[in-house]
Amino acid sequence: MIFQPVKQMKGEVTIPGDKSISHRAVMFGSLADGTTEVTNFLQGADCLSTIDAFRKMGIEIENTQEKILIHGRGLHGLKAPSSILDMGNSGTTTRLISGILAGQAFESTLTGDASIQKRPMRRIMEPLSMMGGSIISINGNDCAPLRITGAPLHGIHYHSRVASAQVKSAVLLAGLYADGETLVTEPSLSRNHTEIMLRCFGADLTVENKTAKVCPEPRLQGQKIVVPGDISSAAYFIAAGLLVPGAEILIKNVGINPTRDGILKVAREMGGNITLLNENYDGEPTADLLVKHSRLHGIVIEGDLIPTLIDELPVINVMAACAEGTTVIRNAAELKVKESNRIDVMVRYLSAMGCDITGTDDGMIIVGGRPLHGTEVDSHLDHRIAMSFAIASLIAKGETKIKGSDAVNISYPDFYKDLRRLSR
Ligand code: SPQ
Repeated sequence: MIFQPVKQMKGEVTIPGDKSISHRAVMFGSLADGTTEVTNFLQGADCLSTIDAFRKMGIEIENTQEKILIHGRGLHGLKAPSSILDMGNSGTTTRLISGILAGQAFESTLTGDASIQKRPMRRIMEPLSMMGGSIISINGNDCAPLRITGAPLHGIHYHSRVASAQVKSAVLLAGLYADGETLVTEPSLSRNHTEIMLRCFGADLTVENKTAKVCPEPRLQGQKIVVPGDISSAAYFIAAGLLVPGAEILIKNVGINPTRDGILKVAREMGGNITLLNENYDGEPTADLLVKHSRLHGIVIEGDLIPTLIDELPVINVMAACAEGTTVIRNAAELKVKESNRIDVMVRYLSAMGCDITGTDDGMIIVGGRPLHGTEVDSHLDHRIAMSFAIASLIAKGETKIKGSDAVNISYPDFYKDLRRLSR
């Protein structure tokens, strides 16, 4: 797809539902008794992979586009899948479902696309094995395809080396089937949607500092879930609003959970003009974001902030490329094991657009302020890369061609439609 620079960005956009929350709603609804109703569910390819996997395990799920109805069969109601479970491109589905499958009374095999088959699974295989789970990498490379043979599980206290919501959630979900309490301590707090939603379904789950504790064998009860807009998808319009001269964008109903709102903190610290309107703190907090064009300056982004904006770092790179001065990003080595190596890919193509950017072992250094020019970019089938370069193209000189632009279907199928509607 070919992109041209824009003269103006103005208007209102309603962001689709949060991907992390949509996945969890289907999973927990499947394990609950009764029906779970989900509105504003993200109809992206990743969340549809989650629906497909649970349907294959005997869960009836109605998807009317307007809402999803999950007819849960209780904690022990899943059936042995009729065929291999296909995770598509979704790391969240693969890792969280592994925690659930480890405690079932049947064997299952999971696989996914070329990207999923390269993403590290040792991080979940290790704690699940410590709990007594039997989970093997069929090709012996610690990646999918995985074979999981359900087994009796023991509660453990797992100290995770990475701040990862997927690792934390896999262990907590396995903990629902264990013979005692399961605790997970992480080095920095990662997104806490599992903790919030499992508690809302009726699990006995408590959190103290960076440790979450779950008790086994809860009786989960079907819920009504309204999924907030995904702040990770809103991030592209936040960047567009800040970077395009004269821009003003109202982004409606965005999730602002403090374990996800690092992009707001960083954008403001860089000098970004963002106003929160209609804040709502019932359950997962939400707000409308009014974003106005701003002169940005470079900052240091590191430490506990990183897990709260990990998926937004590619588009933050684009913001840093346009900011005055130097932006240093540290402690973000996790970027190397996402859908693509997001350090390498961002450094390669932002450099090709004229940006002064250097990759490091755990981040990047960007000396901002050089004008960007269009070039040919490959998304490496990574939705966040495609969307980040679509935003860079708005302020680059000349034409930008993005190969693999349809990767946006993973998390934001209408992204280009919304972008075009706001562009002048
Ligand atoms: O699901 P997937 O492919 O891992 O998606 C990504 C993304 O960019 O959308 C990461 F590539 O988001 C992850 C996120 O990085 C979603 C997620 C979750 O829902 O629990 C947690 C984060 O991953 P991790 O490895 O830090 O737990």
